Amino acid sequence: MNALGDRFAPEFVWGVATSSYQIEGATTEDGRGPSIWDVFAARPGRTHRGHDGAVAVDHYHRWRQDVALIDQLGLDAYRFSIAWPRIQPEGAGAVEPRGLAFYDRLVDGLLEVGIEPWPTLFHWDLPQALEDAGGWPRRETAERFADYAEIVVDALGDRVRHWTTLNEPWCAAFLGYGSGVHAPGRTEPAAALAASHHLHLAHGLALERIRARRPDVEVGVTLNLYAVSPADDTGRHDDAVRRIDGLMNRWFLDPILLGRYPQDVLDDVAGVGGTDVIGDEDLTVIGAPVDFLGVNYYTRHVVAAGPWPGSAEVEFVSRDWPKTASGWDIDPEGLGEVLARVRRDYPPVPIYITENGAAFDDVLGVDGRVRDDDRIDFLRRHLTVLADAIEDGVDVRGYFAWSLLDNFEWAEGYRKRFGIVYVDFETLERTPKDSAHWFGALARQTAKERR
Ligand code: IFM
Repeated sequence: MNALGDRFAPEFVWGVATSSYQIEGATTEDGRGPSIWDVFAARPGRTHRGHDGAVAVDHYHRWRQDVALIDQLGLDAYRFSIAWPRIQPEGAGAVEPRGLAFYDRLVDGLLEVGIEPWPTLFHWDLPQALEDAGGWPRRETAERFADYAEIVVDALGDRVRHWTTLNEPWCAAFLGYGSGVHAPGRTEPAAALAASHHLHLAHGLALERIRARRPDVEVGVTLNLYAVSPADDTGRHDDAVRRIDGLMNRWFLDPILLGRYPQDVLDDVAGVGGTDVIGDEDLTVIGAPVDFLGVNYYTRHVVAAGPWPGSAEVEFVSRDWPKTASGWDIDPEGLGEVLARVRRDYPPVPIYITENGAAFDDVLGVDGRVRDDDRIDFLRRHLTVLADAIEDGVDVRGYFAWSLLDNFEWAEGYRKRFGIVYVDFETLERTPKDSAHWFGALARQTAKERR
């Protein structure tokens, strides 16, 4: 392990990540309004066994304990998200001071022990009032997001140096409005495309407003990027790779880093509708340079052309590879490929790995230990690939493990444990897993000059 730690510079940022709806609970406290996830989870059959975030892991009340855990691990930074419905219960207009006060305390609590706060402004918990008015497929939602961003940055921007506008807009748009497996559960392909554009616009408008209010802070956006490869090397599946890479990666990277949508994807989706909401001037806003790109990496997609030659159908191929408890292939090399392509195809941009991690079927032993060697192996292998990428010249400045705590894994409810800290969902007691001790030791070794 020492050798791995030595491969990262002393200023490399080591952190853990969470998100508001997945951990906070207290969904009706202190004036918080309903979010699309409260409403979605209450609908029959939408989440595993009807699980929801009403209590989650009670971080809203136990945040001091959670900050102490991060501190004990010796980490540098904590990436969390701010619940828009706590700040503006109706998604617009009136501000709820008790909501702002919660994050104000959290930021101060982190800074008191030398942990840098890395808030994300949107990690999927859209105020339900905005969904009732049309949601992300509607342009006004992007404008409301910029107002909200300004409110939060005015309140916390004197202490927070790194701001992330959005987490994984692909999921919010395509799982929320396309496949419908995430809130708000709509299955309207044109709306999904319109939503993706308005999420991009929301990012761009917020970036503009944050810069105007606080030119001294750094602003970025987090994308979930995938390695994509063909089922075999006959060339028959290359177009399937192009399509999936186009929709999952380039549809998001290109507007943000190049200021344009990929023409081949625009052609692919021409018959779907939804892209008529894209205005030329929008792309100038969306493509304004970011201070950093957040990359979330979990797995690779292997794809094949459908059975009908010339059709747009694509099949996702399951390989006989070791998998996480989510059924995702464990493919650390894919992280290297993703980073190499960002460097090859886009203008230089500092990168932070804002999420990487895995669900495994962890067991709390009678001796109080969680022996999650599988997770340690996962982290070690991904960090080894990351160190290689940095040595090859990719500008990666930090790594946030997903997640600090076992939590509400969206439609999967509480049955997928991603934490490096185990949570007993009955008692809400926290127990650092072996992986937490391993990760903390690695971070402390690298960062020994600072903490
Ligand atoms: O839990 C999620 C997180 O909210 C966004 N990125 C992927 C994680 C694991 O599925």
